[in-house]
Amino acid sequence: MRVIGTAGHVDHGKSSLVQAITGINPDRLAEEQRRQMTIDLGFAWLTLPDGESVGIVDVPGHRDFIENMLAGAGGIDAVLFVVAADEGVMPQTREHLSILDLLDIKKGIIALTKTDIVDDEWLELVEEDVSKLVSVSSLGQSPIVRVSAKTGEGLDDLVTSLQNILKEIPRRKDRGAPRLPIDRIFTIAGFGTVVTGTLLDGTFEIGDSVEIHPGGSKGRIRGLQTHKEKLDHALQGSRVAVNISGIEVDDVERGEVVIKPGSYKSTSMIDVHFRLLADADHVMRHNQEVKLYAGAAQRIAKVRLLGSEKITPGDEGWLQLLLSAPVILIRGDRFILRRPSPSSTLGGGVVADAHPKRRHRLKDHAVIEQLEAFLRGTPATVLQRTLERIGPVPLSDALKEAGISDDEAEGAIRELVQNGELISLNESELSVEASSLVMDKNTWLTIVDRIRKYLADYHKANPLKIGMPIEELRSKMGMETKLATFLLEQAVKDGTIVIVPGYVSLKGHSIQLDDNEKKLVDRLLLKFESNPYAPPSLKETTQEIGDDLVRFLLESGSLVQASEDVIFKADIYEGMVDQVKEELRESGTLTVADVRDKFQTSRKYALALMEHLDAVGVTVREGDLRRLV
Ligand SMILES: Nc1nc2c(ncn2[C@@H]2O[C@H](COP(=O)(O)OP(=O)(O)O)[C@@H](O)[C@H]2O)c(=O)[nH]1
Ligand SMILES: [Mg+2]
Repeated sequence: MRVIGTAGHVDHGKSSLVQAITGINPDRLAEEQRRQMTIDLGFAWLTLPDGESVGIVDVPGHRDFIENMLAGAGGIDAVLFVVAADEGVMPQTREHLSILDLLDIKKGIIALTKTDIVDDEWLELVEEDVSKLVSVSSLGQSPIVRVSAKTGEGLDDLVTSLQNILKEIPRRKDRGAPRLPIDRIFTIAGFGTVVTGTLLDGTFEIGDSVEIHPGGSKGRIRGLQTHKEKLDHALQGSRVAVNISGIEVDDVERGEVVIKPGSYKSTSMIDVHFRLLADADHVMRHNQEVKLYAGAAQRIAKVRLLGSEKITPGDEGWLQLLLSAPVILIRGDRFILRRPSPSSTLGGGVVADAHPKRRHRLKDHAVIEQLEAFLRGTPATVLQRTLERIGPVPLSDALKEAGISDDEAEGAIRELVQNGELISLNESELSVEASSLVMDKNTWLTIVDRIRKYLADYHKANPLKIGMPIEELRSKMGMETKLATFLLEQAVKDGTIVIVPGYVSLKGHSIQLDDNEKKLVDRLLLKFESNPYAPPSLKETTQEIGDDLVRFLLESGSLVQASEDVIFKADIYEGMVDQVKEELRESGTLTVADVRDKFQTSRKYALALMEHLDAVGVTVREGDLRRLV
């Protein structure tokens, strides 16, 4: 599916030519018919001899309506560039040609119209003139066809040339997620709101939930048409009319974009590569206010120059544009900048980064290099750099943010995984559909460094603790719990940390007691050994060696806490458990008194032991008796 647009000076016969080859009058407004002039975009279509159907966007040539022309030129594959043979090259002939050049529209037909009212000699002169002008533009290779909409001369030739040209145009990139910049909005009685535009990516189907951004209206697709024909699903690259239920005409503006919920993110700040036209009457300076035209949208924008003091006519450079309101744009989208007043086309270029950080005026080569990599880099580089900036995210978000199409995604992911640049946090097999959380290697190294530092600091400040409580580390990492958990698992996998339930420590970390602490501990443990079944209580122990050492002995497993105040030395406790189990196996049941007598201790210790065994699931209590579980 292809869309072509007209271009050229007012009154040169664009609309007449469209009508002559399609039978459809693109000037549909009453005012247009009264004034005999195109004011807003007109739409028509044509079936080529080979059967392919082509949409045509007819634009106004009058300078007062250039904003409408820009709204239409945004989505076209090729141009029907019209110059009237009687007038020849005129101001908007040049201006439209510059705009096509900036929008990188490389294919088209130059139609020399109104040949019926000039003589051959004049026609030769005009053709030479036009040919010279066009030769230095992006349309340099385009054929010139002489036509008359009035007599029909040359029209067959024109259509054949059009067919040939369209065959040469490479397939549009398809990002998979549909987006349709709206260029017309109207209602049909009984059906409600209809919006039209060129479907730049993906497909829409009847029944799809859609959103219109940046406004955010939500609705559902009720009907789809291309060239007045009803469809179940619309094709990428075609002119589409979408009947949307749940949305009022007043909720929608030209330039907004129909998307599926969550598939694109709007932006108010973009980094772009820009070329100032050689015949611009103006030097581009920092903080200048301009008007941006992209897709079918227009915005006031403030220019920040990146890496240069100014851009002079004919020169190129990097800009950050701060927009008056959000738009949906992605890397690779083309745009035009105009001076608001007096209004004139300044230049245009391509979006390098649709979601950049705020840049300050600088001569920072790193930034420029990054932007160049963004603009000219392979999808893999772009994905990697995007991840470097936004850090662990679902893969689909990263692809969206990077503006990588579905066609490109798989190769880019494979390349990065193979080079060890892309790390998956939750899945072994990365795929675009799955909700894989990913990050790039550099982000990972930074995160791991931070984890390492947090733990090292913690170990230093808490020499007797086996590790940092995992919650404390998670909150220090300042991330969502799920993400922090994945990252910690990754750190365990790569051997940086060790997790024992509830605590995290650096791998290889062990507690080193100093001489004094060792002495205290040794003396304490002797007491536990000399009174194995009636050892000092928790309270007494704490008084003797202090909180930290007690916790250390409990956490490291030297002591076992049986009840609030009863603790045993671990090896003794295990011996007691074995004996109780053996006894139970023989006699079936035991009372607390039996246990007390067995170990010749007091009821307090026997009770603590048995309740602890209940709690950990070794024994079960039935009245005064205990059995093995
Ligand atoms: N003689 C002659 N007049 C034409 C031809 N094409 C257009 N016109 C006339 O030129 C005027 C402007 O045409 P229009 O299609 O509205 O020009 P646009 O502004 O470029 O769309 C109209 O009066 C047309 O009838 C042509 O091939 N021959
Ligand atoms: Mg017209």
